Amino acid sequence: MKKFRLMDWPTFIASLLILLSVVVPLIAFPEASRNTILQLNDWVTTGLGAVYLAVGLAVFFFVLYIAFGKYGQVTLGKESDEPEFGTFSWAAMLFCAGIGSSILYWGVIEWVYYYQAPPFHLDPASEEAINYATTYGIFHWGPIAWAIYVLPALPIAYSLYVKKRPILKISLACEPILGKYTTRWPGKLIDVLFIFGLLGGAGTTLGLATPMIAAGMESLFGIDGEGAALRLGILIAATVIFAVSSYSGLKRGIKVLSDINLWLTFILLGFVFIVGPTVFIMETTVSSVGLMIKDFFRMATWLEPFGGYNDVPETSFPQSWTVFYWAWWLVYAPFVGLFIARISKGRRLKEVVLGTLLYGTLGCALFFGILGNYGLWLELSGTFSVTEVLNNQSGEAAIMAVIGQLPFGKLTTAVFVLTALIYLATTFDSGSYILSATTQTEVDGEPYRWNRLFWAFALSVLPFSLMLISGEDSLGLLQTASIVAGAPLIVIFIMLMISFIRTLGDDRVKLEERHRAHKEKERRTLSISYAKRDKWWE
Ligand code: NM2
Repeated sequence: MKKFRLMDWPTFIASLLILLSVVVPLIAFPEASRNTILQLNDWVTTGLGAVYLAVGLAVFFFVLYIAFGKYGQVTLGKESDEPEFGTFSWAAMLFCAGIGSSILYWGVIEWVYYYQAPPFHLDPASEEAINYATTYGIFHWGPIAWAIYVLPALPIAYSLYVKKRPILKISLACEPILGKYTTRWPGKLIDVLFIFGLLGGAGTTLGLATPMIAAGMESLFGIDGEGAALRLGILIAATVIFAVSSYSGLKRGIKVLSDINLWLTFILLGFVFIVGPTVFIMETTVSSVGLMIKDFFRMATWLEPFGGYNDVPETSFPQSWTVFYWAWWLVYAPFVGLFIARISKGRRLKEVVLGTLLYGTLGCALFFGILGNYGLWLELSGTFSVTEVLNNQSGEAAIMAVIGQLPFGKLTTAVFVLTALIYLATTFDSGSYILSATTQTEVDGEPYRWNRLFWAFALSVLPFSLMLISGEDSLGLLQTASIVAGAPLIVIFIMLMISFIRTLGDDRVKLEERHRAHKEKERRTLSISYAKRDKWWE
């Protein structure tokens, strides 16, 4: 059968079985599953918290070493290649590849959680607590997070443009360690764990975004936002938007959707910045960036080890937030890495690393600075109590309440909801592409359509079942999806770092030779043009 020839059945079936083994108990035994999931969350974040934070920092230092060390000047392609995309579109594409609907969610209300339950045992709502409330969001979406994103991009891009070997699977990037086992079970295990990770990470994303969109529909049309039917409808609508746009012959439909989204997002941010408390937003954002730089390592390593001893309170702040975030970025990273690699032809390793860290962090800081600080201002100025809505209703209700406070509330809510829905569609698009490519031995142009559609639907299964059982602890349940799925990724990341250094080490002589030859050629061209100029002068 032509449609199945290139399938990698062991990887496909193992991934499917893992998904079913998580989802079936969730639906069959909701109460018991909920307790098990929350225990698992506690177990992983407490047991592996230190490992997660240490690996986050290690990755950060590793990519800086790549940028500033002897390999920083290595060009992804021939030495004479120019970057394929201009810096602005490269930065925009990079940002869109890694960021989805969740930034709309957390950008608006992350501060509320930190304001009420602050880090470092500060007093809730105190000046220090407010300072950190606006800073921690930027930190959790900042340089370490983007370092986690850029790491897998490096070996993938290197293999693609220097070694001329296309990579669509993360196991192939570990080849220097795995050797002949790359295509055998250890390699397949890595791919299955990657799929498991992405399903978990997307579970968190879709599980947060769907109720948010439902809450938006509630405030727009008055329908019940808590109902399961509406939520299922939203997940299906996003899948259908993706499916129609990518199969209808509408050329590059999804590309058009992401462009529309980029503009909608710009308009939204610009609008809030102008009609909102502009000076407050600017001052708070600048102060937060400063505080993040000052306390960078404190935040990157704080694990509250003395909580519970000598009357020190135990807040579990780092476990619930920093560890969760690193896990969530980790599970998305190999997949985003493939996209970053694709757009980085002709760039030097140093440019890819520093560009990702800088533009990624700046982009996220813009969302947190504008949307979050607008909400904070509503709270502090007594215009509207966001904390009350969060405490008495839900996160998504608080988001919609903040957006509803803006001028033209209904229209702004509609734009916000539409943007989130398109983000969901693009998550389905890119997620299903990578999942289907990973479950094939080879990709002939595009992964099989049926395989892609299958994964597009599979992506909704976990968030939907989590939403069905969620109650009071819904955030904890959704966070667990990324936290548990992220644990194996820690090992894969360590393998990626070792593999990449090995590859560069093996190629070092060749790379140096290539660089020397290029410089020599450049020098010669230059001296010819000098000679020409001198002749003309005479
Ligand atoms: N990250 C950036 O949900 C999304 O928007 C996709 C989430 C990992 C927190 C990425």
